[in-house]
Amino acid sequence: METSTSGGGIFITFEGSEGCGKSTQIRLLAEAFRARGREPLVLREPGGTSAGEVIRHLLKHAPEGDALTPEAELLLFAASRAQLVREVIRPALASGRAVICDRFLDSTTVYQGVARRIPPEETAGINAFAVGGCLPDTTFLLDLDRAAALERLGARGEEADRIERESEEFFAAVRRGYLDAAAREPARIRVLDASEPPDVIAGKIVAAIF
Ligand code: Z5A
Repeated sequence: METSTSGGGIFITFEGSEGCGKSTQIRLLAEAFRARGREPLVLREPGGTSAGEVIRHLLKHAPEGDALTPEAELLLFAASRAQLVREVIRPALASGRAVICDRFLDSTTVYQGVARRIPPEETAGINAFAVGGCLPDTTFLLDLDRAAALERLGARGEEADRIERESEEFFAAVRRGYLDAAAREPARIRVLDASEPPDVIAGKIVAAIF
């Protein structure tokens, strides 16, 4: 599958609620690319550029982030993405690289649009402006119920960041929002059962990509 809308490479994104296993699957997919003689570019959102990493800190950990309104939060995620697309993703795709990104515009659609209740047309407009036509070829949605995600995150033992401290209602809206997004775009967004063992999920991803 070598079909990026933005150049000669391929653009793959991973989505899902926290703890669903995105980082794990991205690592395994990157290994699969390397086994085939290609070094993929692995990125995460928010972040991936100098400006994006400052925005990431503000959104997740800085005390100044506590007072952010949903609208300001959305624009900060969009700003990080706009920079990442133009500084890193587009040039990489144009040079034929595979780009794998941990979260992209679907996270904004779901977390800020659905869970923070910003009207979908406004979220979609800002998303479109931020990415400037640079859209993923394929998105893997790792679907996991909240209880299983909490168990995994508890085992990791890290302190919760600002968004991770949100309510159970918020995370129920996130899961529902993702499944709705996948139903709207079945050709791009593939839903995978994230409760399966990592190697089983990885096998399905590899089969879809190569
Ligand atoms: N956000 C937003 O609101 N709007 C936006 O536009 C964007 C983001 C782009 C970024 O958090 C936060 O920003 C996120 C959404 C918001 N907040 N929340 N909530 P982040 O980048 O710090 O983290 P994350 O994206 O939420 O993911 P994570 O916590 O790093 O989890 P993960 O990468 O999906 O999972 P993992 O680290 O691969 O796995 C978690 C644990 O489970 C780990 O111990 C694994 O060994 C284990 N694991 C993995 N797979 C399995 C399977 N299959 N079985 C059993 N155990 C497993």
